[in-house]
Amino acid sequence: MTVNDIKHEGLKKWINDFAALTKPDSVYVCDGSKKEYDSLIDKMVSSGLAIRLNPDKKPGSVLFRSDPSDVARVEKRTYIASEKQEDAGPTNNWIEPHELKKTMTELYKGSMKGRTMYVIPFSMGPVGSEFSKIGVEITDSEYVVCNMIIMTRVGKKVLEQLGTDGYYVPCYHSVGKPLSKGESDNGIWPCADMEHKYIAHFPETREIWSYGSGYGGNALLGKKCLALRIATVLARDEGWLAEHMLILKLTSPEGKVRYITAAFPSACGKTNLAMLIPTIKDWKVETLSDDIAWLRFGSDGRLYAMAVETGFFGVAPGTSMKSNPNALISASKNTIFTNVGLTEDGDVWWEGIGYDAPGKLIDWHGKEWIQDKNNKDQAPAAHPNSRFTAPAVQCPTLAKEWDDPKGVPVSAILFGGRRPSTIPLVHMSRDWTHGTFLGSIVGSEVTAATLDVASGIRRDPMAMKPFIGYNAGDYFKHWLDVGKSAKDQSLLPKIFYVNWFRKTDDGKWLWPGYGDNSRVLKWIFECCEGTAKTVDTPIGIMPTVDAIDRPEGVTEDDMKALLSVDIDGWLKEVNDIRNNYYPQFGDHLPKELMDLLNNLESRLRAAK
Ligand code: GTP
Ligand code: SPV
Ligand code: MN
Repeated sequence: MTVNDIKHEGLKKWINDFAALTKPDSVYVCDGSKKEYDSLIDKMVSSGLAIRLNPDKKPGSVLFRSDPSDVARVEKRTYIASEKQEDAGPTNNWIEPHELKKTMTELYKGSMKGRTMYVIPFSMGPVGSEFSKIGVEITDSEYVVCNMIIMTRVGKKVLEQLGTDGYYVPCYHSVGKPLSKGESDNGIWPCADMEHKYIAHFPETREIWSYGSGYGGNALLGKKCLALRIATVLARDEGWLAEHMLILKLTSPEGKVRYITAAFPSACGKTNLAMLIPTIKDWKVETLSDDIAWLRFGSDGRLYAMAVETGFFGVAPGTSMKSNPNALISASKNTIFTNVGLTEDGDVWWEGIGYDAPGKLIDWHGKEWIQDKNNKDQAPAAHPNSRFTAPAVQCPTLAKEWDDPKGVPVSAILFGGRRPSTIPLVHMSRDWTHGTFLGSIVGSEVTAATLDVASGIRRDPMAMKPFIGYNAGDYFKHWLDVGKSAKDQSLLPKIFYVNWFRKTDDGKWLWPGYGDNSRVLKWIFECCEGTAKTVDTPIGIMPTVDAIDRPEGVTEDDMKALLSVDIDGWLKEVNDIRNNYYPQFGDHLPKELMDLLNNLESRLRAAK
């Protein structure tokens, strides 16, 4: 389609103005069709940007390699440019919006020369649902268009929904133009250069401007930029929640259904939990979303979660037929692989795929790579944050209600992260306010999903630290307000804190995780039914040691370690929260959370 096919004058002008600035060779409006997707893939294969995989092994699939420095989100170059810095809060980078727009406008000038400008009308959530949000992304990257077609609803139906004057979130994206770097004649591409990337959000005007990265959350602007950072601002103003959460459907052997959402930081197990195959008999897990959920109250007073994406942008390494067969099957065809290894017969390979590399590979740098199992320090063939982009409809466990525009009523919300010690396998909050407190203090070991954050444990409240589009203290208050606004407190989901990542002193996993996490889901289900075996502790409500069926290889002592309260460890935790974490929020920290911290400390001291 061309710009002239668009009936929305405001949108047309917005596109034409940006084309005048960025000077592309041509402008193309995406219709979201299979034909369009195939022709863009063909274009990238011919230009050498993509490699077609063996159609017998991975039909309809391609491999991409990004610039070696452009392999994950870059939090240091991600900005919440609100008018006042205080409104961005202590967890976000901030630049005054007019200044940032001036800088970025200079960068966008002529940045699409020699390339096509694509216009992607997309909907987060089913087209036409009163809860969905429409965005229009302009990009000069075919990779972005193809990924957006898998991950969101793109094209004609979205334009029809917009009509002649409908509202959309405007999103600019350009991989950029080469920068003159003094001694460098040819210049350096911004994708290969940290200093000239900007992932910018303007919360007051609800705009997204991205420049200089072609990767995932930096470039597929429907995902983290719109569905989380801008959506958190909309959600605050409209009384709902936009969260970094999977949504799953749990069915008991008796056929009773409970919907559960879970927020874990990037690369901490959402895709795996959403697609889990239970190791306990006759329990069933089905998938609705593996990354993002929008939650709001239904007219019956229950909190409903809606899946907003149509695909999975999943972590490849560690995904095997043993750990997550449903993810592998989802990505067995019509999939875009990014930064994984390539086998001689045109298939993909990554660390933890479940079998040795079949001969010589080409690694994610495009270099020959031969597996050396004696060398523990061998650089991996696949980047640790390499990914597959797969259509949700290919997931064998996709729940039939995954695209229900009303969403599904939530019984339990889980928070969690990677914590080798202190945090038990599972505990339940006493109520919504206490659950908000638990969400606010979640910490996790840093993973490869972000490029520029020092390793170690960092607080990642509600798994949203990099994704809250305003002051995080106000976001905590919004969580508390959502709880208070419930028509009936007894209908609110129960909130849990889980940790699949406890380690033994010699660095082994104490809990086998993956399918065995179903044992924890069963206890959570029983808590919702009021039939669980529980014990009240200083940190919250926990399972008795015999309440959770033990997986093979887990001893009773292991179970005690997983389910006891480490008083000294928690006192250290309290100390860190009080002295290093909560103070940054200043007056924005809700008093209820400080009261709960004080209460936790006195209960821990009393139990010592
Ligand atoms: P994003 O897409 O970045 O938001 O990540 P995610 O939260 O969906 O994480 P994902 O499920 O892709 O898991 C990331 C890594 O954690 C993979 O290497 C998994 O193998 C590993 N992992 C997931 N679940 C478990 C578990 O229960 N135990 C252990 N030990 N590892 C797990
Ligand atoms: C994450 O980092 O949480 C992801 C991948 O899901 S990205 O799309 O890059 O944000
Ligand atoms: Mn994520």
